Amino acid sequence: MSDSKPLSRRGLLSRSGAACAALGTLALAPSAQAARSASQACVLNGLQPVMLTISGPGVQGNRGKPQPVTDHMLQTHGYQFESAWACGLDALNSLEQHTLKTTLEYDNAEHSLQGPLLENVLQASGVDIAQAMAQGHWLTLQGIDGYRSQLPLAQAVRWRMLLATQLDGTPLSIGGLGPLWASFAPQHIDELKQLPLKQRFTAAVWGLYYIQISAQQPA
Ligand SMILES: Nc1nc2c(c(=O)[nH]1)N[C@H]1C(S)=C(S)[C@@H](COP(=O)(O)O)O[C@H]1N2
Ligand SMILES: [Mo]
Repeated sequence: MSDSKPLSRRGLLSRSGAACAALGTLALAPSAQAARSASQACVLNGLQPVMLTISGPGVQGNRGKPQPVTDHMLQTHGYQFESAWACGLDALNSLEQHTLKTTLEYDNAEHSLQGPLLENVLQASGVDIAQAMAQGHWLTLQGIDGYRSQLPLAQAVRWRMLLATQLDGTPLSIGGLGPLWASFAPQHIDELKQLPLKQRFTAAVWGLYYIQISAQQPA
């Protein structure tokens, strides 16, 4: 289910919980490739802008509730939380990178998308994925333009949803589809591959900046 009504929050990853190491230098080092895993802490060192915020059950927060000035868009979109996990691009780049190829509705041509798997990003925020799936948790994916999509966590995992940071090897941009694009390969997903191209990507939120985890299907 997807609609255009704003309603949620944002957050990010740090496997060890509240502690959020400044790992910017690590992620930039050539040797960081070898260290890529979901167990990286998040980047929140004040030097990088926050790219993604995640809140909800299981999230080990590294920041507090939305602030009137600094969280303007979160507030505009109606989100509230007591704590959340926020991270920069280095943290996302430090996670294992995956690539998918799919035909996009925008030009009917095949493209490659690269980035971390959503489930690994959620793990980095502290979430126990198996437990959250078993408990039937839901996700709200919120885009910067106010669009959002809501789906069960188990579905996002089954779809191998990617938080793409690159399209055909080039970083996604604000003003385009980025910096983060929740994407997947519909041709490999039973319930999507039969749909016309124009109806396959309603859950593919571009300009993603916030993920809200909910214990039940959001109202
Ligand atoms: N941020 C954002 N993501 C979005 C949308 C949108 O309006 N904003 N539209 C969704 C829908 S309904 C479809 S069909 C596809 C393509 O819509 P678009 O042309 O608005 O990108 O992107 C999806 N992701
Ligand atoms: Mo759409």
